Amino acid sequence: MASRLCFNTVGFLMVASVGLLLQGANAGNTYIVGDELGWVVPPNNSYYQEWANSKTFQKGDSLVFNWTTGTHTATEVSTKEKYDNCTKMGIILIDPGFTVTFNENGTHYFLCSEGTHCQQGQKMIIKIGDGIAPSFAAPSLTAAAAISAVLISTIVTFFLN
Ligand SMILES: [Cu+2]
Repeated sequence: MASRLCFNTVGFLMVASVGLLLQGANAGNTYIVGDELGWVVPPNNSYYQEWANSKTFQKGDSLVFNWTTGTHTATEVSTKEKYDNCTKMGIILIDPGFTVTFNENGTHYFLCSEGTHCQQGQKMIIKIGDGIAPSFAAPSLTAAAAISAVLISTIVTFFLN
């Protein structure tokens, strides 16, 4: 009875350790955009949005834009309006195999700026986490921390004098 209890405890600790390891390895997943199809003119207009909607992207995840045929770009535009209008100006990632890693939550608008590829559906909206970029809360917290630091240094200076 005692030895069985001991085994169970060891077994539990092993499972717990593996769980922690898996959690550590889960820091970022890499997704090939469009899977086997890659990043090309899709067979239908909603192809890439359906692909994106089938995933749950988190901070630390990466996207790889791959293509072996044709000329394409992975262009990131800044607004939904530019995305809807297939605006060709934006941050352009030209090389096939380009990897984008997302370090914050937020919403990203990607399209191909080549010819009419965007109009043909080579575009997608990627949501990282809740899709909402960090707000002004973080800077104000930093400011509060800076004020505390100033107060602390003032107190320290006072005592040193
Ligand atoms: Cu294209």
